[in-house]
Amino acid sequence: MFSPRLFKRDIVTLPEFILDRQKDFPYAKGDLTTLLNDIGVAAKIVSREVRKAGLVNILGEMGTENVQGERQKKLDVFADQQFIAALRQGGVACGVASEEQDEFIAFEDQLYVGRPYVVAIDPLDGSSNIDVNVSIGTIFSIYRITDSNRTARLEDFLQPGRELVAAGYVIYGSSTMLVFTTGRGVNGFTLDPSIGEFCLSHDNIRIPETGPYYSINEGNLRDCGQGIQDFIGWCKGEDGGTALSGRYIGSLVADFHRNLIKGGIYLYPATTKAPLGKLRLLYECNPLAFIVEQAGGMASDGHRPIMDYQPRELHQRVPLFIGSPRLVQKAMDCILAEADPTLKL
Ligand code: AHM
Ligand code: MG
Repeated sequence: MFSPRLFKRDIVTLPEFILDRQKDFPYAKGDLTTLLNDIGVAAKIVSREVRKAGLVNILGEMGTENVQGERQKKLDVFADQQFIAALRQGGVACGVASEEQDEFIAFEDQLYVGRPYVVAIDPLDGSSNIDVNVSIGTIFSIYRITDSNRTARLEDFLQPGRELVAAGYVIYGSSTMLVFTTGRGVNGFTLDPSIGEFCLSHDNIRIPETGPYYSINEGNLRDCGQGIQDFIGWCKGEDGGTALSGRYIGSLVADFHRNLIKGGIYLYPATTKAPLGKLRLLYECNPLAFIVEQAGGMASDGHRPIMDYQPRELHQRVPLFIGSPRLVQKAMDCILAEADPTLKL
């Protein structure tokens, strides 16, 4: 719970909260505080552009593709530039890996010595929703580097999720929210546009043990394994149980956020066309896995925790099952039963 020892008024802004929490880390020098604030400022700038996206000529495609062959939207590129600039200028991160950049960027042109962190980021998640006024988001991971007397190297980004120092996301929804963890619970801040500050609105978020929602692109279902098909059948109450409600926005951040608050499961499994699923380990799955675990939930590839993966490459994909622990466990049980039918429930 947020300690009100310093604050006498009702609202607690993001910088105030982070500064207060810094005291929980005895040797903290304030670098992480600075970094999270830098991300918060960039998020406000992106939020401002997202809010006026229909009014100015910023919607639509750039005519370029990112490393994964996906068409880049103008807002994708704008968000990418804003976050990279904020991290470069902030003086705390020595490098960034972005979904929109083929290679990681090492801030060699700056005074980089003593910058202890690298950031992996999906600057604007949910690209297919950008032009149609549906919620989109930003997802970020923060890792400490082993030796801050140098700039970023590939190995700094290829750390398992268990090594994360902090992770979070921003959702540009009916309001703009920033949700993050530094490994001591999960807190959410809503942007109050009248004062231009993220204010603490969701203190110590806990995900319900189970929940009413399942989120999957069901168009892919016949390309999924039998275990996944059985699990979705179970979600629909085909075994005589209570049916869950299907909810799929197609923006991971928005689907995840709803399930975090209300309870549910999001899954993007392996399919015959995408044997490793679609989502990226470093800047989509790992940060949300850290958050969900901190909130009492689970994140798995169907067999083992996402956070245990040793990443091999920047844009590595991994199947994702994330959300309320009982629902994720049920999905894993169905996958196990596919491999060993004697376990079929
Ligand atoms: P993006 O980062 O290019 O937007 O891709 C990730 C998105 C997720 O936000 C979303 O859950 C998923 O892709 C939707 O994929 P699909 O259209 O295959 O269901
Ligand atoms: Mg994404």
